[in-house]
Amino acid sequence: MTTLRKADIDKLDELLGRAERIVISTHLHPDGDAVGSAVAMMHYLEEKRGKAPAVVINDPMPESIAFLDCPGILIASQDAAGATALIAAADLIVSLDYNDFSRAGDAVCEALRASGAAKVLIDHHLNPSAGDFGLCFSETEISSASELLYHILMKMPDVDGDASRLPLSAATALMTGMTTDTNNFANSVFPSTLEMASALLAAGVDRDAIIMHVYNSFRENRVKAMGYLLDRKLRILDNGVAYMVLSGGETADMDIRDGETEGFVNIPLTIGRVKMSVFLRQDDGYFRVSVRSRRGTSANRFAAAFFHGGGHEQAAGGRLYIPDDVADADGAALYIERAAARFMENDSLRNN
Ligand SMILES: [Mn+2]
Repeated sequence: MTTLRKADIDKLDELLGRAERIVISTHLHPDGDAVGSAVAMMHYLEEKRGKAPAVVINDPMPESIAFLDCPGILIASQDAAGATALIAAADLIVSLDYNDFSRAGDAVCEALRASGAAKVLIDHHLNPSAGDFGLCFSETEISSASELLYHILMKMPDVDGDASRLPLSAATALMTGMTTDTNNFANSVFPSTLEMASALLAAGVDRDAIIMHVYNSFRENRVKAMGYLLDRKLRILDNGVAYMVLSGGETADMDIRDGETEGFVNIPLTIGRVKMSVFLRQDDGYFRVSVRSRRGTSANRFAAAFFHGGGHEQAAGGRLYIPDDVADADGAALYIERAAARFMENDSLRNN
C-alpha cells in the first residue's frame, strides 16, 4: 500500500473527535469485509472515543459473519424510514468497502447523497467517487477495506501503532474482514496484509475461532448445492470462461439462503484451463453476478462491459436485469456465452 498521508490522518482524527451523530455505512449484500470493517469501526468509536455510532446496512449480514459482536445494526431494507432518519440527522458518515453511494443500496443511497454531514470514504475498490467525500482513503494495492481501516486506526493517537490498544472486538472484526476478502490468504495478499495479521495475532485475536465460524459452520444445504452446481450446472467454454447459473426456482428448491453461495465462483478457477469464472444467482428482478479471473484477464472490465458492475481486477461483480437484459436463467446462460466470446476475442478489452 502507499503511505497514509499524515494530513488525512489528522483530519480523520479531528472529524471523529468532533462528531456526535456518526453513521457507519457499507455495501449491500454485505460480505465479511463489509461487516468486519463496519463493526470494527463501531467498536473503536465506542470503546476508544466514547461515541455511539449507528451502523446502517441494506441487508442482513450472512450467518457465517454473525458471530462478530454487533448489536443494533440497522437493516435499511427492513426499516428504510429509520435508516433515512439516522442518515439525515448524522453529522459524520463513514463509508466502508464501497466506492460509490449507489453500492449502499436503494433504501439509503439518496439519503447518503443528500446528507450535509462530513463524509469519509475508506475503501479498496477501483474508481472511487472521490468528489462525494470530504476525506478519501482509497487504496487498491491492499487486501481489503478491513486492512485499510486497520492501518488507519493504527495511526490514531489513541492506538499509536500498538495493536493491543485496539479493542479486541475491533481487532477480531478486522482480521475476519481481511481473511474473507483474501479468501483465507489465497489472493490479494500484500506484505502489509501479513504485517497486519501478525500484529493482530500477537494482540490476542483468536484466528482459529474465526476460521471455525467463517469456513466450518455451514448448513449441509450449502455443500449439497455446491455439489449440484458443479455436477449439473458448470459449463466451461473453449475460450476459458466457466460459468454457473443458479435460478430462483433452484434456490427455493434447495432452500439456499442469502450468503450461502459465497465462494462458489472461486471453485472453477481451480481448473487449469479456466481463465475466468462467472457465477449468477437469481434475485428479485435481477441476477446477481460474481466474476473471478486469473491474472491477464480482467474481471473488472468484464463486469463493467457486460454486467453493469465492476470491482477489482481479479474479483468483480454486477447485475443482469430481468427482463431488460435477460428473461430467465436460460437467457442468462446465452448472454454469458455471447459476452464471453466477444470479451475473450478482444485482447485490449480482456488484458489488464
Ligand atoms: Mn472488500
